[in-house]
Amino acid sequence: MASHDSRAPARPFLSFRTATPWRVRFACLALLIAAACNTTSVDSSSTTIAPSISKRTDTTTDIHRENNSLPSLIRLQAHHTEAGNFDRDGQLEFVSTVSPPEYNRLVWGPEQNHEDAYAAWKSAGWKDAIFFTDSQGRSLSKRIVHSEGFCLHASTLVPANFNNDGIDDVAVLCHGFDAKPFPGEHSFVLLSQSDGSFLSKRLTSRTGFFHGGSVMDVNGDSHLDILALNSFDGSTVAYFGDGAGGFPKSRKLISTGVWQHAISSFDFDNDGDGDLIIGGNEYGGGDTSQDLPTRIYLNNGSGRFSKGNSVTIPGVRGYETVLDFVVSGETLFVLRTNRQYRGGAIQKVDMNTMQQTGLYTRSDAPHPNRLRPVQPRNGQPTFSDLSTSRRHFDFSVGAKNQVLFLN
Ligand SMILES: [Ca+2]
Ligand SMILES: [Ca+2]
Ligand SMILES: [Ca+2]
Ligand SMILES: [Ca+2]
Repeated sequence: MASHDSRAPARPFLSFRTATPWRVRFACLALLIAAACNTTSVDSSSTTIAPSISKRTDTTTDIHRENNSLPSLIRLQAHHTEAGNFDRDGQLEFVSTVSPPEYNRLVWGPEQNHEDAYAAWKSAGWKDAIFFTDSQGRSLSKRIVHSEGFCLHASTLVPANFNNDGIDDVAVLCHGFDAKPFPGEHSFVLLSQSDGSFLSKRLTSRTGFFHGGSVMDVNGDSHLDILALNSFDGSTVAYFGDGAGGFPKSRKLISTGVWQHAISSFDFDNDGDGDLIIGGNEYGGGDTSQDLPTRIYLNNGSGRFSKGNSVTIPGVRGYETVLDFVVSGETLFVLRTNRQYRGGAIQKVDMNTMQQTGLYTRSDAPHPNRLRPVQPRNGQPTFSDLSTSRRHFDFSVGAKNQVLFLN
């Protein structure tokens, strides 16, 4: 299983403090065929003690994370799936969320009825189901204790170890009921417990339309913090971790516009601290007067971010909706779709100049939700959506740094 390490030179698009060497790590996942999964509710108390998993060190990004490798790439029939170490076996597992079928049917199905759906949500209290899957796609029995409830319609899952027990926890950003009247929802964190179960704790003090999320150490206290992008008001709030799974304090980092919904963190200017990249509907959603380019907001070294200290990513006509970001070497790839969420594009941006150096479009294929680094193909960095039905934008980075679609 190959892993790629590289040292990058200081990037010239910004003059900053002395550049800190950094290492890019490609997470390696595995290739499997679709695996149906069941929600699990049985306690797994038979956890065996295995060699401890090394503590993650790349605390400034959710674009690249240091993961153990899997034998093959898994595909799951779930809208949201992420990989992490959710026990002590030294291997990666998967966590997924799915919304209730009745909710999906009434909000998006051919017989959709948003008024009925909203009434049913209020009376039935629909919540997403959470399930864990092993590296082979087999359902894992993990008890999940909902001491403070859970959300409907999670939008982003970010695995990371918040309580420093060697086991990944999961930040779950939720936007809630996704039709009028858009009531909003709380976001949650699933915390690993000593008995192998996960405890669901409410992260947010107020509901919001939390569409995007990321994890990094914003305030430099070595504890991971959760970033939540609230599309209601366009604010990104940092919830500061205490290292024990608590998030007692929060601070708004920046407001970037109500039609922004995708956020990731990465050290784009190579100065040792995490920066933000935030995008969404660049055309301003329904408001054509809005100018909402995708931007990188650079950390000023003290966890402060501003538009005045940002770099704009070039827009792409016809593909103005930004979905996700991945990095390979010195290249930032921006995943896009059109205004109706049909078809897609992968935009290649040189991180030394922040100029577009390539654009690859497919108007005929369903867009993926997220791309993740997976096991390299022919030694080439490879990215994939983990869901069963959204593989058409899986790609490898060719020898000449070009995008090679796999499907
Ligand atoms: Ca594991
Ligand atoms: Ca943990
Ligand atoms: Ca922190
Ligand atoms: Ca930085």
